[in-house]
This record gives sequence, structure tokens and C-alpha cells, in this order.
Amino acid sequence: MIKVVSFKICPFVQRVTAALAAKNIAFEVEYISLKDKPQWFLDISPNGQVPVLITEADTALFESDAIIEYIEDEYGSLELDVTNEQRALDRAWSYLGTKHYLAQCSTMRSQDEQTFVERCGKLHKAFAKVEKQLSAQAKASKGNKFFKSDSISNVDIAWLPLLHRAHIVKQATGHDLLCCLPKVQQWQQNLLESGLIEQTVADDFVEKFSDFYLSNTYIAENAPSCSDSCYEMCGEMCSEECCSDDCCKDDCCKDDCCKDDCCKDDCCKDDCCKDDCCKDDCCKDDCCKDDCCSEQVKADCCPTTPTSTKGSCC
Ligand SMILES: N[C@@H](CCC(=O)N[C@@H](CS)C(=O)NCC(=O)O)C(=O)O
Repeated sequence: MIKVVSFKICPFVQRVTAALAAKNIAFEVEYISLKDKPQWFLDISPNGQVPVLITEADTALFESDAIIEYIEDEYGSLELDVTNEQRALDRAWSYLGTKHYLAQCSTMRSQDEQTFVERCGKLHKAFAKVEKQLSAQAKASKGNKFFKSDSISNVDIAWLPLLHRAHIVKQATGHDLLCCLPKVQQWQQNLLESGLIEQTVADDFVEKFSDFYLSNTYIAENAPSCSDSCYEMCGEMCSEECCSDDCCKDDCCKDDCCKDDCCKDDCCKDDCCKDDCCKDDCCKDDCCKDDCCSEQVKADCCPTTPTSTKGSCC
């Protein structure tokens, strides 16, 4: 039987076990300590890293990308009739996921707010690219359960470790690494409900994962707040869901996100202050606009500067 040499919380291993499980290929797992690698492992692993997949013919394969391709070549594709172009696109989307495995690990291991927010922002950008793709796909068709269709594909397998881990983090700490990304959240939910994830990790995965990432780290010690995680991460991506409650901030309040209850405090901006959003305390500074200001507000807002630069409002 195929054997996967593993370290319990390694995302690269999880991608391989997910590929095997999705194809119903039986495999056994041997766990090793990475702090104290056994000699037999060093003898068969040129890069000294997991995963290593030992084939039925006893060949030790290494590097997860190569292992994934081997599984595809040896046991067939998850999907039928994929064109070469489509396969290239699928690999590209998969690569976009796998190259963020270590970024997610280091985000979760961050020790202070600044480091966490910085790393989180980078990770969030990767998720935001997927959000855009999923939104475009949803507009073009009816929307799928998984990345490409209602069936699991290699792209889902590549992103599975990231989405699984984001779920555990949210459950344990409240920090949502997928905040403001409703399509990615739905994708995550569908993968969680698919039953595949449980087959990719050991029974004590959550415990081991939490011991390493969710204790003595910034994310574990600090409750989430819009200002230090969601808002910072949302950046340009700020969406309706984000721009609400206590998350509403100056540069968040823009585009179609501008809402009545958003237009307050320091959030009041020119292009925000419009329609039914116009409020007394909103009409100030450069926000004073003709179509914004009611007669009363105009009078209060610009009483003494008839030639001010505030435009026809004043
Ligand atoms: N490029 C490798 C990366 C695998 C990797 O980083 N594995 C980590 C565990 S998640 C590892 O074995 N680290 C031990 C080391 O580098 O000494 C792959 O895709 O297989």
C-alpha cells in the first residue's frame, strides 16, 4: 500500500492526503518528528521535508507538487475531459493557493499585532483574488459548490488546507481570515460539509494544530476587533458586510458600501455623504454638497462663508 510520510500539521502533507482521499486511494501514514528526523527518512528524502510518498513499487517521491502530479498520472484525474489549457489554469489557481501555505502558518504564529496585521493583509489578498474569480463565475453561471463546479477538483484540493485552517482559527479565536469574502466563506463551508477534510488529517489534528498555532500567539491571546484585523485586511476590498457595525472607517466608507449607519463619526466623506445618508453632523468640511445638504443643514453648515470653496452648497 502507498505510504505517506507525514508531520501532523503540515499543509503540504494535507494536500497530498486530500488528493488521495478524494480519489478513494488507500494509503497508510507514518508520522515523524521534524525536530529529530529519523535516519531512514533522511536517506529517502533529498530535501529533508515531508511529504514523502512511498509508492507501491517502493519508490520515495518528494516535493508535494510532483507527488500531486504523480497521483494524477498514476490514478487518473478527478475530472474527465480537461483540456490542456484548462489544466494549466487549474494548476495556476492551485499554485496561488499552495504558495500561501507558509504565509498562513507565519500569520498564525505572529507574536504581535503589527506583524499579524501585516501578514494577514498579504494572505487576505490571495483570498481576495479567489473571491473575485468566484464572483465572476457566479455571474457567468449559477454559481458552484466548489471552485470549478459542484464536484471537487484539484484546485479545491490545493486550497483545502488553507480553508480548513482558517475555519479552525475562527472557531477557536473568532478571527476570520476570510472576513469580507462571502464567496470564499461559502466555498469553505461547502468543503467542510463535503466530508473530505476529516479524511485528510489525524484524529488529534485540531489539538496538535491548536497547541502550535493557537497558544502563545497574537491570534490566540487577542480577541478580534474590526480595527486590528478585519478592517485592516479588507483594504480596497471593503464590502457591504464589512462596512457595518464598528468596522466602518474613513476609507472603508466608499463605493457601494456607503450606508446610512456608516455615515457617521470620522467616516463622513464627500462621496459618502449623499442620498439618504446626509446627516447634520456629516455635512462638514469638504463634505458639504448641494445635493447633500438640506436647507437647514446648509444654513448651519456654511453660515458665514458665502464665497467659500465648498461649492454651490454654500
Ligand atoms: N516544497 C516542499 C515543502 C514541504 C515543507 O515545507 N515541509 C515542511 C513541513 S510543513 C518540512 O518538512 N519542514 C522540515 C524542514 O524543512 O526541515 C513541498 O512542497 O513538499
